[in-house]
Amino acid sequence: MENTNIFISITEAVRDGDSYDIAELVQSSLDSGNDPYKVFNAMIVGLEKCGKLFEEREFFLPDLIMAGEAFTTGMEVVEPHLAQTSIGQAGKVLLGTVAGDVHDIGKNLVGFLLKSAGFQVIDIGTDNDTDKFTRAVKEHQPDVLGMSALLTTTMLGMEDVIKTMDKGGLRKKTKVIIGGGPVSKRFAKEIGADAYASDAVEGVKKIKELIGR
Ligand code: B1M
Repeated sequence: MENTNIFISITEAVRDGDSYDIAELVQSSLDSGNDPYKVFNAMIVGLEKCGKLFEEREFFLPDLIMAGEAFTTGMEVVEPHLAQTSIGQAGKVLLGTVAGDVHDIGKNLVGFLLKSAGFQVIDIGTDNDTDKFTRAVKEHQPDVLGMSALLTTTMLGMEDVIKTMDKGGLRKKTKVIIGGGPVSKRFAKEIGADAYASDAVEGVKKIKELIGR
């Protein structure tokens, strides 16, 4: 299939939650020599389109779920083709999505790029309350804790995690970065986070800055 057409098909397959065709489309695009990062980007555009249609009330919750699943299926095919370097050399990062929030695609991307850049990544998944975050920080003693939130309601939980870490003396070793659709640089400053990143690439850059590498 011609390059542009296959990217459009990949975008549409994610948007429409087509978990059956997405793997084949992604594989065939890679087989025909397309840049894996462009393939990956076509999938992101599909998610964005799904979100827009949800906002416009043309799509509903099951559509979001199916788009998320199709994206994950496509990622399984493209991920091994994206660059990998030696794991764990650059530092240790603990990642998690905040309480009440099950969105994990953005967090997973940050984790993926960090691993590619040589970080050891401990991912504690979604729906983590303050207790889960602080217990994990105590256990793993990461250089950086990265919290992700996709909902305006759940992002508020980040402040409690930071305050509790402050009280427990956990921020001497561990810096905190936050990210996700509704959060901002200003919000990060208000709640006392060390850094904010608007996307996964910036996340890796800021984490490197935080640990002085
Ligand atoms: Co939800 N959802 N969703 N959803 N969903 C959004 C976020 C929404 C914007 C859709 C919309 O209305 N347009 C909206 C939030 C509105 C708001 O609060 N402002 C929304 C809603 C309302 C909901 C529900 C409440 C729907 C309902 O039940 N009525 C519900 C909540 C469930 C819950 O969490 N308790 C819900 C559920 C879901 C699904 C489960 C169906 C599914 C998630 C599947 C999954 O993640 N495994 C889903 C999806 C897929 C979306 C959209 C369509 C896509 C999100 C996504 O993965 N984007 C989304 C609409 C949209 O964003 N356009 C939407 C791609 C991803 C790469 O981007 O996560 O932003 P993102 O991550 C970026 C940056 O933000 C940043 O880097 C990433 C890559 O560059 N980043 C970080 C993220 N975390 C970072 C951390 C860092 C640094 C950077 O450092 C640590």
